[in-house]
Amino acid sequence: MKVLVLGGDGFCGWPTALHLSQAGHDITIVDNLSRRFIDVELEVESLTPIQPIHERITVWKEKTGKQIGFVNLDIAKEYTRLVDLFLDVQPDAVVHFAEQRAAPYSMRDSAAKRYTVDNNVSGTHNVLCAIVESGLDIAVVHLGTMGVYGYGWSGTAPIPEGYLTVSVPTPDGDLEREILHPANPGSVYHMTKTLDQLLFAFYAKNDLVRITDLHQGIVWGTQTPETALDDRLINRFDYDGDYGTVLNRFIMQAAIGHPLTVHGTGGQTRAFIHIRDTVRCIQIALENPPAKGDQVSVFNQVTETHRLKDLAEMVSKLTGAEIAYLPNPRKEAAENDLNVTRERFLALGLNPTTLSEGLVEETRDIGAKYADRVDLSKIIAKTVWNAGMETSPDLMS
Ligand code: NAD
Ligand code: USQ
Repeated sequence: MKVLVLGGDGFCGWPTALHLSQAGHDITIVDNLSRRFIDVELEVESLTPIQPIHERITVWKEKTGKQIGFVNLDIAKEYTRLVDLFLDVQPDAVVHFAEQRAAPYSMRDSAAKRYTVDNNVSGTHNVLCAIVESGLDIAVVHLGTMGVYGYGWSGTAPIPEGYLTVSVPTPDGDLEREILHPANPGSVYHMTKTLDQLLFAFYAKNDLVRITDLHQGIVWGTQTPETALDDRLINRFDYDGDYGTVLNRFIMQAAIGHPLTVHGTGGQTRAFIHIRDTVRCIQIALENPPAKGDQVSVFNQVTETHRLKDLAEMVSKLTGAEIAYLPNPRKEAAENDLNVTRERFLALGLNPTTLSEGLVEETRDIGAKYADRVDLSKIIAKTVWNAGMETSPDLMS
């Protein structure tokens, strides 16, 4: 298959591009490198020393003989170039990772909120509109998020894969209807993913675009078999208070002797997936697209759920790290249940990689290897959801 990987220089996009290339697909990465510029803005770098995109692609060719293309293009702003690219490459599918993906970054200030909405919503709409304008039958696989469902809305009832069957009372009796699960975003970033869902529903209905939306949990780990082939192919590892995600942060904190930064009581339950399964799920979704005229195909891309407190205790037990319970900088439920339906990938053959001591240790080794690259002042999350919320001081200054 000919595939454009939008956002293919990022944390999920780079290992996916390599995995799909290794599997024999013809890959072109499209990325405006905005994530690298945000690192400059935040004065922080990936824990792992990632190489420039052209170096990455050259090393991949050297190691495997496989060619990956690269186009520097802003999908939110360069609409005409995007249409021309579709007409030129004639891809069978696009995998769409190209959004501003950090909830804390999206809550920093008005500029970051507006950038996140403009970038994510315009980018997604441009992709859909350009597919229709090109007249080509390009399937879309989009990386959405578990956060569109919110936490605790339906108590212990399982979260379905996208759609909920409801009963609508009418004078003539109850009508049964299938609706998109109600959206309940917890940040401006998560809100953009709920807006994406409406764009997808419209273009699938009106223009018969074939769309798969993957509601992914928090990705952890860093390497895949392909990124581990050479140090110069290494994947990005975000550890800072805005972009670092919780489990990778805990493991990296343990590796450098920093207390584990639990927000609030740690009673929050979240869904997780290892980066190795992210790339496998995307391949499965690409190779099993919906038919023309089908509703948006939604998968919950999640392999397990954990309470944050339990994760911190597990990492602490393995490594001896202390746990610090900090004031929560976010506006979120202190405790929640999370019961996620995740049958569709299992039915298509996914063999889940779940949390194990071995995998935690592999990630900890990366933390230890690059410990001298850590800026301790970037670890504590300083972005608050509302003016007046408390933040914590640096713990190791
Ligand atoms: P990332 O920030 O590392 O990668 C996103 C890439 O998209 C970056 O390389 C960036 O430069 C590019 N990009 C952003 N806006 C663009 C634009 N307008 N034009 C072209 N390129 C653009 O993020 P990630 O962690 O790889 O996440 C990828 C996708 O997966 C996101 O949509 C995110 O919402 C989703 N997701 C991520 C996680 C996670 O834990 N990382 C979990 C669930 C869902
Ligand atoms: N948290 C801590 N300590 C930390 C960091 C985070 O306790 O040091 C807590 C947060 O308060 C939150 C939870 O951990 O309760 C998850 O935070 P996170 O930053 O790991 O994840 P989140 O903000 O939800 O976002 C990440 C990705 C995003 C993706 C989402 C999937 O950045 O792109 O969409 O995970 S999900 O959470 O399933 O919606």
